[in-house]
Amino acid sequence: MTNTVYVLNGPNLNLLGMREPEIYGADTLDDIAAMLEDRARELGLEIEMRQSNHEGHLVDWLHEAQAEGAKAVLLNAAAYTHTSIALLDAIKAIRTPVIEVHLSDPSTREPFRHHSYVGLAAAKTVQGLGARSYLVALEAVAEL
Ligand code: CA2
Repeated sequence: MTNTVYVLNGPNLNLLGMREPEIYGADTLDDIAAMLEDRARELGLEIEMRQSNHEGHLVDWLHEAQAEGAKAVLLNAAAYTHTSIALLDAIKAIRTPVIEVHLSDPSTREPFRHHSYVGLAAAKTVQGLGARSYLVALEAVAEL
């Protein structure tokens, strides 16, 4: 196993920091990547940060994380969280632990965000802390 943590981000998260800061905060995905890299260095971990608007890319990257011997995956599947049986199956198909991450707290938002397919197979969920959700999830990986 390597010390690499894949951080996979789903649809529209490339727009982070540009719209809806009252929900998702002012940090961009690059800001979050920089924060994670700083903390990862202290924890002796490496970050592989990716974003895609395409469900299949996220499935392929989950498989890749396992094939490359990643220590864990932090997954913010964005809207696919609430729709994707393909992502649920991919998480179940790999042995690499997956931690579900959300900036907002979907359980306090619209009812269609209350169900998470990702959460059915994730080792843990960290949500509602803004960009800090990613940092708390990374700290949980260091304890795996
Ligand atoms: O809170 C989260 O991290 C979410 O995964 C974000 C998703 C949402 O569908 C989930 O329910 C909760 C949406 C990401 C959209 O990102 C945007 C960023 C900037 C402007 C608009 C959307």
